[in-house]
Amino acid sequence: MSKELSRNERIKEASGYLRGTLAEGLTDIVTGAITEDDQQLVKFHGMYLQDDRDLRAERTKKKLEKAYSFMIRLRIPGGVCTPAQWLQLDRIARDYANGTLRLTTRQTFQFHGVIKANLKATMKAIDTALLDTLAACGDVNRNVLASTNPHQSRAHKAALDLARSISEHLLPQTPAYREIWLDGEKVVGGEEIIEPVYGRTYLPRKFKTVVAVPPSNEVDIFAQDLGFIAILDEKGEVEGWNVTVGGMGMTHGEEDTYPRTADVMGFCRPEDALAVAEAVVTVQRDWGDRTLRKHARLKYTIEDRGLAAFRAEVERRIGKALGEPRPFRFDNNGDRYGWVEGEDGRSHLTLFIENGRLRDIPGGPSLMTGFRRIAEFHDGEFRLTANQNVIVADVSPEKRPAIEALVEEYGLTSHATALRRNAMACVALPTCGLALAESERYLPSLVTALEERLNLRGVAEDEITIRMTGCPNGCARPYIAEIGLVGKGPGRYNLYLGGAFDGSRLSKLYAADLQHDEIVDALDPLFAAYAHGRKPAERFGDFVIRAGIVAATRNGRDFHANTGPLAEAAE
Ligand code: SRM
Ligand code: SF4
Repeated sequence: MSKELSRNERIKEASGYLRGTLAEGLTDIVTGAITEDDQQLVKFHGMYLQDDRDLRAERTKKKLEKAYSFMIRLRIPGGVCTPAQWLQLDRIARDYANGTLRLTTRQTFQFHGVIKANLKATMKAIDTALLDTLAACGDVNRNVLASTNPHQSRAHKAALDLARSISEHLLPQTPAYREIWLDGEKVVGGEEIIEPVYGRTYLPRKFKTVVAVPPSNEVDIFAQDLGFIAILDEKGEVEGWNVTVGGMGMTHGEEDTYPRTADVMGFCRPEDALAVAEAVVTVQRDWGDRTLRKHARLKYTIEDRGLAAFRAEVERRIGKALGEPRPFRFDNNGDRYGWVEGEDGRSHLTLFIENGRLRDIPGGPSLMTGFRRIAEFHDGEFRLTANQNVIVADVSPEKRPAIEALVEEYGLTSHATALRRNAMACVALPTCGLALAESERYLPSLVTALEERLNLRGVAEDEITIRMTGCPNGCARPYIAEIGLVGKGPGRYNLYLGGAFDGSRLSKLYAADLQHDEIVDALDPLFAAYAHGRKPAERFGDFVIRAGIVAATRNGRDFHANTGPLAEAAE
């Protein structure tokens, strides 16, 4: 007996290729919101309806509608934009959004606080910058990430080229985007013509693709649905790509979901990479679970059908066999800060941006203004990293002193400690409708408290990854961090330990439901033990496993098993 399709499948089917009643909803001035069905569809156009949760209680008391506004996410494959584009995004943030730009964990920008009345003007302004938001969210292939690795110029160019071509190739073809936001002509056509890859109902769930260049795993390839790992020849040219499938995610409020690190499925030649990407997407389109959204990601398709069957179907669709995976080695999933010289003699400056938020703080750093001033004369590019940071890339020798001066003048470099440089938090409150606890607004002060303890223990210079999210959805990829903190409720977090420094291993729940002081007190003895007991060059995430503090998580199904002692006591 066939099961009933999920509600979102019916919404997609009836939407006329993502149109729904979005155009009509924009003209309804009675409410700042849109209909529930349109809220699902607008995601495919790169937007989420949100409300200011700081104001929610007060407005409810006054019987006012929630303070609705939209979050808008851009699609920027590889996170590369020009100075002219940066200036336009800066203008949009100040004219239509909340005056800040938010760099995300997937190499793009988000605007927060755009009210419905300003949506079309914002979208037109984005179009003027030759950028778009199509497929930045929704059940489609989203923004495709690429390793930035500026010191390996040729390999990183190949990675960017592949990311761009996959993003374009898998972009929804529906004319709805131009019709609704850019006043384009209404087009009517057959399914095959409109969506040759996706069809009427697109994918069962979101789909995420990255391209990595070892030894840096800054794009966290094991946390993605589909990944390509560059295999280089002796000259540093890309000989082909290892293909990974089936990583990440755990669903908020769904106990039987679990995160998963991706499998390395095979190897393909550069000329086959696009066909492989399309085949992986279409197998997931056809095999993915459309009845249960929490079970609809590619990782469950692979768990249910098996990697071998999945690979065989991909090979059938591309008409050739994949090669066996080639050896590769990652050594970190962070960014390399400061200046580096590329193979081509140009320089690149990676700047740490705390939790990806660019804003001007009165009396403090002025990140919005500082980057605007750089963009006014920079003739290279900006590259966003998957760790929410910015690279001022492709700097000519004559421009470098002026950039250095602005970095100092506007406080664009924070001289952050090793822990802070490796910290990442999701947005959470006040904009995220799913947040159970603070994240972006809280992690900086927790890091300050932990820095004191690390200092006391003499390990303040050690690089340790720490990531926090306001709910179990894991938007800052906490389940592969060495220290992961996941919001459970206001001011309360679950503490996960044992992820690998290169992002290749999941962590394990060590302690549940901790408040600020309890987090610090739980970690402090572990820092002390690490300081005394570690082997040379041993990473914190490896140490906690070797020392028996948590069991290693070898695969996703194993994630909830053998949790740490404090977790069991608390539950
Ligand atoms: Fe995420 C939903 C923010 C990367 C897993 N994510 C959301 C929403 C849209 C909340 C919602 O559905 O109402 C958040 C908006 C908050 C806000 O106010 O801006 C949100 N996710 C983010 C960002 C901005 C976090 C950040 O601080 O940078 C990241 C945007 C990336 C981008 O540019 O596309 C972001 N989200 C991720 C990642 C990390 C990644 O992809 O590498 C994950 C885990 C990996 C994965 O996909 O499994 C992630 N977000 C989720 C989930 C859980 C998915 C699942 O399979 O259950 C949701 C909820 C959902 O999809 O139903 C979610
Ligand atoms: Fe929101 Fe949860 Fe994602 Fe944080 S992890 S942005 S709280 S959905």
